[in-house]
Amino acid sequence: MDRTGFEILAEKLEKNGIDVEWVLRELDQLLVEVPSWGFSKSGTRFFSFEQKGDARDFFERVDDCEQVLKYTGKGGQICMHIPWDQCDYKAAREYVEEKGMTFGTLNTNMFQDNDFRLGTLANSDKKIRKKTVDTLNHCIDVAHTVGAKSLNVWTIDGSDIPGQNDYRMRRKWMLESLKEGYDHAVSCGVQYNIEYKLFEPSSYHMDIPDWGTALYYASRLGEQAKVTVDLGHHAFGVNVAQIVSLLIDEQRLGAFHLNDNVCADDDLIPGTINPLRLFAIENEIVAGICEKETESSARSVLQGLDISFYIEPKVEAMILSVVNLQTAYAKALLVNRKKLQQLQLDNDILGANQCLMQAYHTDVSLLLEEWRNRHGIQGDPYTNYIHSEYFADRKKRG
Ligand code: AOS
Ligand code: ZN
Ligand code: ZN
Ligand code: ZN
Repeated sequence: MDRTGFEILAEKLEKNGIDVEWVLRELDQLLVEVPSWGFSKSGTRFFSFEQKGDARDFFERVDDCEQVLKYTGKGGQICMHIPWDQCDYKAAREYVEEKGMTFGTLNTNMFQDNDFRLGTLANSDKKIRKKTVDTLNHCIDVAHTVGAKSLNVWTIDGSDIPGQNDYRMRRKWMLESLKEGYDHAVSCGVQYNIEYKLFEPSSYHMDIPDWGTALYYASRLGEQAKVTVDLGHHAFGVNVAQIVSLLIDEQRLGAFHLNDNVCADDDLIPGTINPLRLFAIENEIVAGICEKETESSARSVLQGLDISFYIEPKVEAMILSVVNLQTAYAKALLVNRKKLQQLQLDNDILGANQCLMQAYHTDVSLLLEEWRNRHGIQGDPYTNYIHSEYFADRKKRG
């Protein structure tokens, strides 16, 4: 009998010391967090273009997310954004559970209010700090109601001009406010992930601009506080994989916000501009999984997407985002770690690079196809979706 493409690939991989069944099992563990805000009307600060079928409420976003999961494979959950997803939360939970889905990280929105002109958690006005702490606590309660196990805290806080603020005072206020939210989160069993961002909306200084500052706050708060790494929130050229490896070692990497940045935020399908960077990052997760001391830390990282599509069709773009993540992850699983380590110890610079790149250059589409087949999904996710009834019907929404 003729061997299938997958069988030929599997044989080649086994020859290179890769346990293919292990790879397929590990792919089951990849739980993608799909952002509700990726299915609705969105844009840049210049304009939001309307697209036919844009989801108008949380329930329609769940329907869209269900499609993404249906075609891309096992695992995956939906992330809410409060207040964009404000609704009857008990009904939301039922709706999601009826579809066999679960809730991923809940994201806060503390940036659409006149009161937040000069910041939120680190605002010099005590009343506004209190208001934002109340918002945090409300989000934690919602997370509790819907069964989301983690909260993502991102703040707009910062300043625009030298002398505007006292860094020390703001650090004190930020820590106090974060602590109030943290204590509530801990009492509700909700993990607390702190997201940093280099700039925007503030341009001169951000109160939490980088991983070091996020880690500083997380360490001050306690064990349930972790860091969220959004790929778009760094200066160009920053080696995010290195940051990831350190945070895993410190048991502090809570979540990713995956995207591919050209203008600092939420803008592109992960892996469209720099697939090697995405691979290098996922490679650090897999490296962490393969070591006893870091295994649980690396396994607990939430693989969230943080994207909203400006011009691309939404469900399709989200499907490709998940596929790109699965592709990068599958490739990272193909690295022969023993061999790589030996080459590194031998200071064989190019040999080590070749070893890593061999995994990167492997075409994993047949591997992912086999993995999907084993979960009852035939064919290519994107093609399947655009030929589905849902695809045609979605345009008639509204
Ligand atoms: C903003 O830059 C952050 O990435 C946040 O994670 C934000 O809440 C999310 O992008 C939704 O707007
Ligand atoms: Zn301009
Ligand atoms: Zn983000
Ligand atoms: Zn962002």
